[in-house]
Amino acid sequence: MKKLSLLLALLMIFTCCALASCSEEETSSAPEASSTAPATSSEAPATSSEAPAESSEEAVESSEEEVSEEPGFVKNPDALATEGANVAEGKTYTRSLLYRQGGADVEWGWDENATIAYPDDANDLTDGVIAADDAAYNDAAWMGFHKNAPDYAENNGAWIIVDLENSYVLSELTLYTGSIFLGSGIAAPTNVEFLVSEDGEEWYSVGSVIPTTDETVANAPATIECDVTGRYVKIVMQTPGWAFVSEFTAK
Ligand SMILES: [Ca+2]
Repeated sequence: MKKLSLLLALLMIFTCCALASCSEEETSSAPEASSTAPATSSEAPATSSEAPAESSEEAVESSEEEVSEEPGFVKNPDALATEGANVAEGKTYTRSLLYRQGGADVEWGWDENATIAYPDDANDLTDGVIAADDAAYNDAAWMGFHKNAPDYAENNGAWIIVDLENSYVLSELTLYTGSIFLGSGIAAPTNVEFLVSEDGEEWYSVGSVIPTTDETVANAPATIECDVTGRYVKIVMQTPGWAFVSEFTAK
């Protein structure tokens, strides 16, 4: 019995020592782990503090570029809202010369005695009628400009000026041109520039666009999104040959 008691006593002492050493390990390892964590997290803020510095530099650079490239447009505070309507419909316009050619027996080129080949029947540009997507080149919806017209070179293109009769806040301008679908050497203009003016004398360029072309449909619309005001809209287009146009809309 004495031996058994001694054995039990030794076992208890051993167990106590084992438990004590375990708890020491736990308590000692925990501080190490937690001391490592703050060290790591203290590095993280250092990294993130660098990132805002870089992005703020970029922001400064890009805003400087915007200022230098865009001189800014002074809006007319009295301009009317279009409320999504096409305010060009029914309005009058002036334009450069439509092409005159004399027929098969006349050499290719401008012929001042010939009739206009593809005439402007009755304010074609603002009558609200856009050529159908399957319209042929001789459809009455079209009027035909050509780079060989005598006033093309001096104006650096064919031009149209529409008088909206009031100054409007304009957000979308579209010129409906004819695509290569029409054949006979007709193609969409290579460039269409839109300009606006309050008085018809001092112009502000809204920007230039290349018409969206699809050779399976007749229409090649040139649309520009904008945020300007103006009573007059001027359109100048460059074309490799013929430039057919059926409508202009301003919203
Ligand atoms: Ca029309």
